[in-house]
Amino acid sequence: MSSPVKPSAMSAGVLRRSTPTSSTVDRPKLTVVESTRKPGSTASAFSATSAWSWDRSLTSCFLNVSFIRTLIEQPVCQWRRPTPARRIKRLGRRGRSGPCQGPATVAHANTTGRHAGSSVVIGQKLTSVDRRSKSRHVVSCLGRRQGLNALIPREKRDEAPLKDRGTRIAGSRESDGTVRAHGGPALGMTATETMSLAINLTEAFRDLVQIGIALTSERDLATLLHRILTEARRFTRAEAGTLFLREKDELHFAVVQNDRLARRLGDPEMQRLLQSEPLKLSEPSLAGHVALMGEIVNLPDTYAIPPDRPYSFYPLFDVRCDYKTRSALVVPLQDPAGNIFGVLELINALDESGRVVPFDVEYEGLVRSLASQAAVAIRNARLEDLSFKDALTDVYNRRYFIVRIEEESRRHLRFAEPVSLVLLDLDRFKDVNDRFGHRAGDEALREVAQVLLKHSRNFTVVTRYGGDEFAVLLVNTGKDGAVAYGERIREVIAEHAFAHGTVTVSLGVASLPEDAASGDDLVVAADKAMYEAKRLGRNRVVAV
Ligand SMILES: Nc1nc2c(ncn2[C@@H]2O[C@H](COP(=O)(O)OP(=O)(O)OP(=O)(O)O)[C@@H](O)[C@H]2O)c(=O)[nH]1
Ligand SMILES: [Mg+2]
Repeated sequence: MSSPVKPSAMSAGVLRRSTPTSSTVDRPKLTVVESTRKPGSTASAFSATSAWSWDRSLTSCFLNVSFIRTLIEQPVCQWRRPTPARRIKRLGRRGRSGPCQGPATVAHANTTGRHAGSSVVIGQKLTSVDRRSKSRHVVSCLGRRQGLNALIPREKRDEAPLKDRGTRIAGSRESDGTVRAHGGPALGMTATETMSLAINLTEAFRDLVQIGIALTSERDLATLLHRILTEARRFTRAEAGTLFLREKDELHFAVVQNDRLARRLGDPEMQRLLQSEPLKLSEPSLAGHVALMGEIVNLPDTYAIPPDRPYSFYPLFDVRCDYKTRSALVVPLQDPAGNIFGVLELINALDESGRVVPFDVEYEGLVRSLASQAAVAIRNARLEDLSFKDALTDVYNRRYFIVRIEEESRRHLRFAEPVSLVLLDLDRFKDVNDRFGHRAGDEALREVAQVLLKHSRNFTVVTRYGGDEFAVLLVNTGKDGAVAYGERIREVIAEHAFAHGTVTVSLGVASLPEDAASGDDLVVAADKAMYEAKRLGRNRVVAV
């Protein structure tokens, strides 16, 4: 393939767009119009779930501890309890879920496995019957009576008058007011299949909380971005995905993942293919549309987008890579101030058998929450990047070192895991500056930093301590391990071909608990060892 391939068609959906306006954007969402639940019941917890604004950020989610606790303590919502399952199965055989032009039936099953109610949509009007608990819904294009009969036990049918009790719009509501079920007919989804994909909200929330904690504790921006996409894909069972970051009027492909292509082409080849020019926001694309409008787009089938939508799918990448983009869930990354600084695009949800299915409508809110958490984490990581990174070498700076050594010494006190510090100073670096110039000296410092990163493990903290001195914090590493690390680094640097010639370093090693009782003492001990290495002739490792 000679020409560079734009991944946008696969992941971003590069598109022809017919005059988009914010008012015409499809934004499927769950809406509680009215709630009739009593506080404290299972049902009230679910009502709270619905009533909770998905648009809120992670912070508010975490603050509402009692709400999350309520969710976690609720019994797990069971879809496969016999009675509703059989009825819904029957419904599934007789009708398909998918965009409904005419009347549609929205069925609910509750946590006890009994029929919880159903709603009947007639055109744009929605009424409901005897809805006791929100749990899952399934939408059928059956008519009103057929739908009700399929769901309500024969003996109860007479007792189930249509009443306007609590009204909940299940499925998604189009901008024109009609209700659309997820699971387009183009995918051949029956109502039963839609149901079997239904997610377990309680577990999903628990998962979401864990993901949030994991994301906020990740400090490295690049690792964080990968992790966000990986977690979002795992959470939604998406086969592929892209995380875009916005820079001015462009969307940059920050992370691209595609399991199927990686298996077929191998990761390096796939990454080569997916490396692409940024998407211009002035050109129509699905991700661009979301970045501009700030709305979620959930497409059951990118090849069956109704013509009245403000976007369409142009399968350039699919054709070139022999890949089929079917379902897509595209979510904006929005900072707490409301600025959209990126887009999370998830492609091809997979069911248990590996078949591509639409993204459950429930994921829209959940992934929006995840995106809010991701946004906060990205903002923090970026701030850390700015305030904790050394501008010349791009490794962490002394300020970061001070924060981390404090943390690690506290951790050592609690868990008694060893911590070691290696201080490293370039030998006779003044000569390099004097002979080759300051620029050559800068270049040598950058190269030393890269060598250190390359030969250190992911969780090793490499920092520029100042001038020509680096401090490396070896977490969970005892003295022997630290001396071995120091010796390896010394050798690698001595053998490295620097642009101006050779460089050697002197290293001092000290460890907790043997050499010090606190982080400060550890620095003093390592410094002493390093000066001893200088005194003994340089280009060597000395341990206290
Ligand atoms: N090019 C460059 N040089 C720097 C930078 N920061 C500090 N230096 C130089 O690094 C040298 C530090 O020297 P020292 O470590 O005290 O002495 P040395 O010449 O390396 O000798 P020993 O360390 O005793 O082996 C000084 O000449 C500084 O000017 C920098 O950012 N860029
Ligand atoms: Mg020096």
